[in-house]
Amino acid sequence: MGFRVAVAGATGNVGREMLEILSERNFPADEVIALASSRSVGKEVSFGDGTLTVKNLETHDFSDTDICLMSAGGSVSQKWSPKIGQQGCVVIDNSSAWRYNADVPLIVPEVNADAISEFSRKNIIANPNCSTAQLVVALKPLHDAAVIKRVVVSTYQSVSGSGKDGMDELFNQTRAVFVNDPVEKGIYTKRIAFNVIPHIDSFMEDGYTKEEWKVLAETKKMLDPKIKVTCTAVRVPVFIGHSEAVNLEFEKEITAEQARDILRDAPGCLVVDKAEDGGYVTPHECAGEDATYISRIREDATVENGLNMWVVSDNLRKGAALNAIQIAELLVARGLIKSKNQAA
Ligand code: 2RA
Repeated sequence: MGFRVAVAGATGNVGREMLEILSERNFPADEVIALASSRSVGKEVSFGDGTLTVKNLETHDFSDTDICLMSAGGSVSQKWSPKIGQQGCVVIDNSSAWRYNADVPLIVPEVNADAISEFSRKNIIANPNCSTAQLVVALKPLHDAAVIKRVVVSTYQSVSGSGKDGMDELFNQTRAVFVNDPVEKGIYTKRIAFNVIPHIDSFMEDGYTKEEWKVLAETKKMLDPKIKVTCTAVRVPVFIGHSEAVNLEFEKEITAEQARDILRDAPGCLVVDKAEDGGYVTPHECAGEDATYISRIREDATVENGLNMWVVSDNLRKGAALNAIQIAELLVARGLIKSKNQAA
């Protein structure tokens, strides 16, 4: 018997992607339930060749649900994930609410799959921030080979990271510019059309933003607390796909060719790297794909054992929905979860 899987936040960008990928990957579900706030009850969302009618997250009985893919925001997760976990339903949460909790494993299956065994403490597993997920997929094989000492990363994050509102704002502002209408600002503090904004999430006392801190904290939690990480997170006028310029310093020597060979064989990675026109991946080409693409691999002679690379991935897929479903697949593959239907 298969699993009963709920998608909470089913009407959002990531929730819709979760439904798409559950169907694409034939996840062993007997039933998939679309959940959202009372405002969305009754709406239809696509699933496979059909649709699901959205039900109310707050009134759903999770006692017969096996897995809840949660993408309903941090405050909803803070309130509901413990209650859902206490009903014996494993929550895989895409918000930042539980990522830094010592009792909650933060998982990218290609990076730290073994840490998933800790999930039973709260029945909650955290999905990383989208910009961290693609980064650690690329860092893990290189760290295993030559031990990363320091990471300097600049991110170029698409507006879909801000949800539908971000995408609508880019579209409307771009159209306004072309027809010479006044450009109205909305969720972003500055115009995003034909512009870039070095500000994602809120500012912290040290002048960094929470988005930049998340990359540091999550890389250390999943990969190695000894790695030094510094990040500049930038919003760019791209609809889907986050890009990252990454500078690395290693303990051991590693050439660009060695790094290319290692990444070519690494899980979740796809190397597209030729020093010629078009010999690299751009966000436009990664949208809808599962891979973490790595391009522009080259040595950095300004430091000892230095390397530069360009990392691109679909932030709604590997950055969120796909990783969450791969975590669910890992639970099943390792026999860490049984269907309540079977138990009955
Ligand atoms: C963003 N990483 O891109 C954040 C949340 N998805 O806005």
